[in-house]
Amino acid sequence: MVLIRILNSWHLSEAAVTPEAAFLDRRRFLKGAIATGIAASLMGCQRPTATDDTDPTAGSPLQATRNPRFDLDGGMLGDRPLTSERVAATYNNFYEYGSNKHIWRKAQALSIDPWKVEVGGMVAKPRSFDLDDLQQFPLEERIYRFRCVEAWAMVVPWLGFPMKALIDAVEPTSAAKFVRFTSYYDPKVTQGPAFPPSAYLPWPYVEGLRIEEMTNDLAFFAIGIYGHTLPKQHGAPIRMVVPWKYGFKGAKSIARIEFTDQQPETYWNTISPGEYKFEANVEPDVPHPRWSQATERLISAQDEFSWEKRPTLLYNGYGEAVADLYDRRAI
Ligand SMILES: Nc1nc2c(c(=O)[nH]1)N[C@H]1C(S)=C(S)[C@@H](COP(=O)(O)O)O[C@H]1N2
Ligand SMILES: [Mo]
Repeated sequence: MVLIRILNSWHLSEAAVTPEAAFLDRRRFLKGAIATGIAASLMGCQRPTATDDTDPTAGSPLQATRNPRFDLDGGMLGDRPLTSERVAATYNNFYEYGSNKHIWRKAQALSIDPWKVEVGGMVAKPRSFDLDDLQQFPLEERIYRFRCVEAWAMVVPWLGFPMKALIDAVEPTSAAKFVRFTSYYDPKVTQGPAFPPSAYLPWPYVEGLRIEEMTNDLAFFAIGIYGHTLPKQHGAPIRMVVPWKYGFKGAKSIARIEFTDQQPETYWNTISPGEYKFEANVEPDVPHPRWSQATERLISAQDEFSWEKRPTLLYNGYGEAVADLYDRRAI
């Protein structure tokens, strides 16, 4: 195994990783930049903030049963080391708080207690779930590979419950074919990137799955990570984890879940349908229009700037569990 040490890290991370929004038409955004920028800076309000001694990895302990099927040793993941907690907690994508990877301090503006996830649409038993309700689900720990469409990868121990458990609680009707997941959005808190100006992006962040995908045993809601509740930058208090798809499918800080008969219009797919497909499965032979997906940068356990080049695995290595969902031609 060769660990590649990147010396000029900031420079290289800009060149090697193309942010998901890099294609955006700059002139279009510049027009409104001044007005929206000033408005945002004038909007003060009471919200939590990070200080110099805020710990990016902090959370309350959660009890969960480790699912051995997803262990590092002997499970579906024996080929790679766990990413260090600190690296995972300080290298994030969360556009509600900015377009670079170092938004963890800004994400502390989110208030997560109280919280409500409203679940409705085509279901027999619509209801909302507060923080206590979420912790009532039987919690499992699952170590999953994580693969961003930008080609970086990690290995993360999530705590949470299979999406199937929520389906069982609300009983979708036979008319329901898709599920729409909506992230928390309040422009006073989720101020978005300065560039492109947030006002030009299709908020709130929405993701979607086919109901069969949501029913698959791997589809997971995480309410914790590394043994404790989710830090805000990871999408507290509840986020999606669909490990055979690119990371952008995993909407964070979910406020609403709706069962529907229409394919949801999702955030990245709305911004650039040619680059971010609704299905978005990890497929090494299907390049992103601007880069190959054949290999990935497996971020090391040490720091975000050390990584190892690895071949990308079909369905991120979870083909055995999910291939039946798809009609994929042999290659
Ligand atoms: N609401 C919301 N969810 C989101 C995003 C986002 O910008 N907003 N980014 C996505 C992307 S592109 C990735 S790679 C993962 C990153 O998750 P992590 O920061 O916990 O590693 O979150 C996904 N979920
Ligand atoms: Mo991503």
